[in-house]
Amino acid sequence: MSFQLTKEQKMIQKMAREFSRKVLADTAAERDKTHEYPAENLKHMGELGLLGMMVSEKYGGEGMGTLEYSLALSEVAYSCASTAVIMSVHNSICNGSIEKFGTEEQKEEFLKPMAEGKFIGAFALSEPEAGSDPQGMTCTAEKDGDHYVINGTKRFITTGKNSGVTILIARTSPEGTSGISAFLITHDMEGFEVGRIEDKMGQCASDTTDLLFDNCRVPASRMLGKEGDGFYIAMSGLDAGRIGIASLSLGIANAAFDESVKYSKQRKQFGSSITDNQGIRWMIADMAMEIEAAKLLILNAANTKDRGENCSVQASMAKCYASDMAQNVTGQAIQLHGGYGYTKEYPVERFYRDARITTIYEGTNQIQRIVIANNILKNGKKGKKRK
Ligand code: COS
Repeated sequence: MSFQLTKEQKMIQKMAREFSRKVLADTAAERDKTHEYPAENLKHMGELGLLGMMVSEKYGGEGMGTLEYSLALSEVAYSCASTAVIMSVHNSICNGSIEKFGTEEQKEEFLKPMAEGKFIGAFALSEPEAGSDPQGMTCTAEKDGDHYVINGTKRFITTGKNSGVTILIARTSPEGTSGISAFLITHDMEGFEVGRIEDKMGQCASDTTDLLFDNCRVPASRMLGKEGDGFYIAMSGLDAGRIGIASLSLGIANAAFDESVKYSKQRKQFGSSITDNQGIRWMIADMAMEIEAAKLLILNAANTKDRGENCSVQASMAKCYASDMAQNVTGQAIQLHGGYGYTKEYPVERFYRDARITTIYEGTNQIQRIVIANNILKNGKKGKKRK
């Protein structure tokens, strides 16, 4: 086993790092204030190949693995978590699901332009009364000739307003998981509109919206996979998505850590640098240890996925640990900055707010623990073989 990145992986990391520090960093605080969607930056990311990283070259992507993608995503999150979450949902769940389950026509129509960054994908699973329990969804898709008629509301949809295509998960029949199907929805469809836009604590430049469906007629050709595949598509998409959120969490924590080291070296109290205090040194050591542990869990999850194995346990472990870690590390970063850390003069308060959602979205950390325990108890740590 090697912990050494290949030359190519280092190049990808460097490219994403340069883009992130040169293009995203200076404007992230302003975007946090104005909530402005980073449309221009996403265009630039499309040109760099960051929006089709794992899509095969046949469909205009880079044909890379989850590991390379994770490295790049962490670098983007280092400077702007809002941009990173858009990148994560787009690449991990949307591109991944369309490539795996889409027809050739759907790949031509959606995957190719998505891989080139011409438009961004969204994923609509949660509802006002169905978050942790997606089987409790009430959004329905009723067959009517060669169309499905969609009714219901989706909630907390990342890029709900600014997406070019949304993977909608809806109920086609009352039977448990086999009654759930997936559809590709575009904003031009009659009976589909964007509802309220959330005013959030962090990741403010990424829009999080309700999606409203009122007798929205969707051609049957827009079904992703077969009728009844929707729960499987959503769950396998979330496995990939959780590696993305873990990588994003790592990026925020790395930024908070670097700011903390820089600040604590400069800050003088009692006549010398605060790093002369053992209490500060221990905080820095603990932050560094937690970051390193999260990184290794993420690399392991990405590697498991890239080997084509069931990665549910590893993805949930990485997401759960890395997001808890990011919440803790960003909190410690504020503590290290003292009163200054609580002001907007320093970026750590933004990192703290941006990190807070990572333990909640794409499955709360309580759900991640359920996924880990259920899989281990049913199938052992490796999990059962999946299609
Ligand atoms: N990949 C593929 N299939 C999966 C899967 C995965 N990761 N996880 C479960 N499945 C399949 C199972 O194999 C099972 O299929 P069979 O019935 O054919 O065996 C089916 O889905 C049901 O699985 P399970 O019984 O584990 O489902 P539960 O309803 O008990 O729910 C949890 C499992 C709670 C883990 C799931 O509902 C979940 O992840 N909830 C959180 C959802 C979430 O992340 N919401 C946030 C919104 S998205 S931003």
